[in-house]
Amino acid sequence: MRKLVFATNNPNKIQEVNSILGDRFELLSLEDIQCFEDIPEDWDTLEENARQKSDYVVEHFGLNCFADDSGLEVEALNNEPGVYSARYSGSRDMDRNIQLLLENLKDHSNKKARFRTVISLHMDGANYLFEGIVEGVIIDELKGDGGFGYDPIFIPNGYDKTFAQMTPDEKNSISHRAIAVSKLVDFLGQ
Ligand code: ITT
Repeated sequence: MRKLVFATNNPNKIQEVNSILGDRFELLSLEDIQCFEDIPEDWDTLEENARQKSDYVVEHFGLNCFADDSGLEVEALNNEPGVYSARYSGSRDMDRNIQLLLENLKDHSNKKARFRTVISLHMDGANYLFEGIVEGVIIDELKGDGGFGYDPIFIPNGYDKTFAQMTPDEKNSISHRAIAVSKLVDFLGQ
């Protein structure tokens, strides 16, 4: 079976993709290939960071690879925090990141936001990008305790609850990551 690296150590992400692709590719995590270094993410777009990660694995390990990068883009804040979502307040503390976002947004009437995932695939010498987007709005109080990151303040369009109030299956069936992954899977299945 062909080997394909998913440049993450997040077991949930690996499992999600493996359940779809497992019969066609031997999916390997960074741990599986003994890559324990911090792969640089030096750029200021999701596309460039995802590509940097997939290129890094191809260059250093000689295996085909894909990598993802995601962020929350708030329209009234010029699409911030975007690529800086994990460290918006200068730390990885999500309570602080959410509070800063709500503070910055409080005088804006436009609450539109979207989650965006970009997957970069580097396969057999060629690069491909796949994008997944979920549009929605930011609410000014936290609701729900599922999910992670900005989920408690994000309501996807067409729903009356936040990502954090959904079951994992419910969120995974509509999420930005799921949309990008399904595009990747369609491509690999060809
Ligand atoms: P890895 O790069 O190690 O996989 P990460 O935390 O950087 O983990 P992502 O690149 O997927 O994860 O996302 C960056 C940040 O964007 C993440 O830390 C969250 O704050 C936010 N984010 C991404 N997807 C999210 C989601 O589905 N729900 C809530 N917040 C999300």
